[in-house]
Amino acid sequence: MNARASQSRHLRRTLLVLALACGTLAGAAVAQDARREGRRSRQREVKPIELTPAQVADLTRIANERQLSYDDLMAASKTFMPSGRHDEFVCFASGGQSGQVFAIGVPSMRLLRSIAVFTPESWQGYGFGVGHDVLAGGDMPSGREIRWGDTHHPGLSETNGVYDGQFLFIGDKANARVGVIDLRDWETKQIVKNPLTVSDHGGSFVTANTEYVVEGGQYATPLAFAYAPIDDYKKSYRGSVTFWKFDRTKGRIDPEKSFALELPPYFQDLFDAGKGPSHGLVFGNSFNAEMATGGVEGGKPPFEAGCSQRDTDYLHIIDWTIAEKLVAAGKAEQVGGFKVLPLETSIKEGVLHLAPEPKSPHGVDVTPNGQYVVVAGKLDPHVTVFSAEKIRKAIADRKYSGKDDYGVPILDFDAVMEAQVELGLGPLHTQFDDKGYAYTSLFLDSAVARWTLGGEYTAKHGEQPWKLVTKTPVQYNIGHLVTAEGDSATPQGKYLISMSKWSVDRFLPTGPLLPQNFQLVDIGQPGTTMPVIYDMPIGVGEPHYAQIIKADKLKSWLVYPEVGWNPHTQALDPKAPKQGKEGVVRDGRNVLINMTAVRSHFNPEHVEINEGDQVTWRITSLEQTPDATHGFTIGGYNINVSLEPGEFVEIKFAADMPGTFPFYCTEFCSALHLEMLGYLQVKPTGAKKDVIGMAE
Ligand code: K7E
Ligand code: CUA
Repeated sequence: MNARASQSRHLRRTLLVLALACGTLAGAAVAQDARREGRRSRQREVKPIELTPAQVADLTRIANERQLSYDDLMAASKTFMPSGRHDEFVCFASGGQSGQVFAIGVPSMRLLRSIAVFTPESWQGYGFGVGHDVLAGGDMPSGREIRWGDTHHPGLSETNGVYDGQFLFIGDKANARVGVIDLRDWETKQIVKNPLTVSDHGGSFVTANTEYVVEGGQYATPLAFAYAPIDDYKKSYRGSVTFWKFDRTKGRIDPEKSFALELPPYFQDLFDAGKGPSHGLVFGNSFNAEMATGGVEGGKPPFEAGCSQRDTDYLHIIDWTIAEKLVAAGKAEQVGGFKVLPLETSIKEGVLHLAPEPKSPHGVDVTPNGQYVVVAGKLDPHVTVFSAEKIRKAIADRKYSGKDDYGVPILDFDAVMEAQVELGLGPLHTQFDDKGYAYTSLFLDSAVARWTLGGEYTAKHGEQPWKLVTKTPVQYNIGHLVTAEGDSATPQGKYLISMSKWSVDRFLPTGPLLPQNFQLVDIGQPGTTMPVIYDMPIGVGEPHYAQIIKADKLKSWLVYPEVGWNPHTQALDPKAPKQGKEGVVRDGRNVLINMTAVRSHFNPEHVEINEGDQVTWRITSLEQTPDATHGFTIGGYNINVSLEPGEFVEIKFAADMPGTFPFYCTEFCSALHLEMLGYLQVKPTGAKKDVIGMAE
């Protein structure tokens, strides 16, 4: 550092300390200071390069020292992101059993942040002072708390089948819940608990205009958590699919306007909503058409065998536009306090049709143009492609091959099937690109298959339709895959992430619990070139599905719009403490603390209350500088919140522990961050006025 820079830095620090000492304008001064800092980090300009022979020699030497191939160098240059440069895409990935969502930059594969959804998370303060109401929305109707989630399927909000960047939904398979995240501030605003089913699988998939967030069931049970012996399976157990009505203006699911369909007790699995010509339909795959009930301990075939006896299961085709009208006309029944359309009604009114689908299927994916539905059978080397047009025609012509045990019409397979494409072993999920290709994960082959779509896509790729093009091995055991906007009406191509379940030998060993492996695949070139260019270990949970959105569609706030903003209402909160009005207000046993936070102090710093008081602690962050986040913790009281610039939080607790509790800022916000503290003193019942914390 040169002398001048060091001097000016010293001067600034002195001014800062002076300002703090005076206690005047400290916030404003520091904020200005930080803005100046921010301005200095402008991105450097980069001119086109031409490597000199000496530079080529340098690169070659390093490559050889590090034992890198030419392909490795290419992969590095495709993914490396210089400091300060931003990724083109953001991948929102399920956080698996962490109960959270991960946001990952693509192509750099850098973890940008996690978003707490179903599991309390201390950095975001979620469940440690704030967020309790949101979390409680996901509790069982009995009141039992659920504080984790097995997140599977994130779903970005859509307009006309295109991601609009406004909201993100995420399903919890273990407890059948859906979380709603507002992508302005990347915070979870709502969790809804499914009132019919304990666990689900097909959540959350949105209809083309986010009219509904679709949550399919999975393991059939008596609806609404009732008990019935398993011998009564066919009679008493049911599947379901729930249509959560989304209110975009409120940014919330409206349970009052939501409804579900009673379904036969097949294990409904994944769902995808139609768009374009298939808008109005949702498609769900299922397994266990056998209605096997397991019981290996009693000498019966285990579920895995019982569920796989038949060659076909049932694709569920549901017309939600009819269902919606029936519900509006009062045709739904109340089950568990929720509107449920009885199976009988769905059959009679043409809401539900089935179609045979081979074999033990997993994954149902609608092509970008909405014309085809791709189903992969785990135990069939093919994917089966259904035509939306043919489905509509078969429904109109009542082209049935029979009915199931419950009387649901089964559409004739040949009448609705468009193509079957042989890909390899264990096909699961399918995504799409901008060139007319589809990509299917092959779990058993440990590979990504690229294949050609037919119909209007044939002109795009100019190859034979409905044919395997190439397979890229991945490491190992791929579950879902995701391409850039690859399940929307406007896929972007370029990148695919293989969400590989096992990593085995890809990373340094981390004990017997190994990370899952997100592998970036370059799908930018047509034909058979499709290399893996990056491995990213996911060291938390087991993510399932993800979606990738163009980063410039996200209109994230850098600071809250106004000082005193309530993230829950997304509005300025009149309750937010104002600068100059800080203090402690007592009303009997109720104590209200009005606090502000700004670098580098809380006001007030002394809070004296009595044991047994009911405390409402409100804090406004006066900051307006990007990234000037404070934390606030009261040690021993299990409280920690994050105070983002402009944010207002309200914490409630009972002062049931007497003593002296330092509170402090948990974010290293400034040079005097350690000094950002205060004391909460809880006077024990019966203590003399001036003696606190001293035993006699
Ligand atoms: Cu295949 Cu839950 Cu979508 Cu996992 S699911 S892989
Ligand atoms: Cu505020 Cu550290």
